[in-house]
Amino acid sequence: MQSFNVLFSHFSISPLFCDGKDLKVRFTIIILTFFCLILSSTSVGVTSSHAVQSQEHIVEISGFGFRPRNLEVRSGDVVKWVNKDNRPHQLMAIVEPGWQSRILRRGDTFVQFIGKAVYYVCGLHSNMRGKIVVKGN
Ligand SMILES: [Cu+2]
Repeated sequence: MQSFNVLFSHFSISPLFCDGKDLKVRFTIIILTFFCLILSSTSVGVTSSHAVQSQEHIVEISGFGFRPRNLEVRSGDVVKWVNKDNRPHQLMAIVEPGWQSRILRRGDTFVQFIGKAVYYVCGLHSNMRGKIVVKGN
C-alpha cells in the first residue's frame, strides 16, 4: 500500500507531455491503488461485523432433562435444541412473547432466536424445565 502511494506520487509529478506508454503505467497504478483501497475497506468491514455476529448454543434433551438446564446467552443469539431421547418432547416458552416447537422426536432439532430471558418447559412432560438467561441485561 505504502509503495503504491510512493509510485503514484512519483508519476503524478512527471512532465505533463509524457508519451503513451507512461500514461498507460500511470493509469495502471491509479486502478491498482483504487483496487487496493476497496480491498482494505472490505476486509475491515468483514472483521467488525464478525465481532458482533450472533452465536449458536446447543441444548441437548436427554434423560427427560435439558442439558444444560440453565443457559447464559447474549441478546440476539440463537439456541438449538436437539432431542437425544427415544421419547418425544416439545418446547414451550412460559413467558411472553410465547413460542413453542413442534413435537420433537429423536434426532429432531428446534432453533429459536433469543431476545430476552425465557423460562420454558416440555409440553409433554411438565416436570422438564429449562431457563435461558441473557447476559448484560
Ligand atoms: Cu418431554
